[in-house]
Amino acid sequence: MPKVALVMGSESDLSVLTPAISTLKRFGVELVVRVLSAHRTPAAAAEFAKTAEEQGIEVIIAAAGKAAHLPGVLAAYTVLPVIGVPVQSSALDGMDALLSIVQMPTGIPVATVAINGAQNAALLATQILSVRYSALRGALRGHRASMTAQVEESDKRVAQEVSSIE
Ligand code: RP5
Repeated sequence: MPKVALVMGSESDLSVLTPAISTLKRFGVELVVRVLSAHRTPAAAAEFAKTAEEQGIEVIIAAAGKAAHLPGVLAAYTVLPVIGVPVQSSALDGMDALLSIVQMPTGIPVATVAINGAQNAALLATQILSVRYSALRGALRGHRASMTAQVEESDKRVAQEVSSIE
């Protein structure tokens, strides 16, 4: 079974990550969810990343706000792919977290999604896993098809609403 770790810097990040959790569960991905802080529990964060492969984890999603060094620190201790989610939890509206995550120095990449873009992090993790687990490719195509159907319905609904406007 494919396995993803979802790591957040603080329990206060959890609400932002709920869409990622439900998306991964919907795709049948096994989840390890941890609260680990790069500055409050640095040893535990390092230990987690060092042993992630042994734990059977294949992709790590790491979410953090403010200075947001958690994804980069985890990435430094593992060669597993790390996807960073900048969390909007500061007076700077998440721009601080976005820049901290996206501007990783050369050599230790962190794939970065939008501020609070947890669902895209889950989808990207699933796409990475789908290279190995071909059933996920079908599930991802199904997900895209349902988005297409939703937009087509919206298109018809809006056309109807517009035609009734005088
Ligand atoms: C970061 O600081 C966390 O990821 C969180 O987004 C932010 C605030 O954390 P708390 O003070 O709410 O624990 O480390």
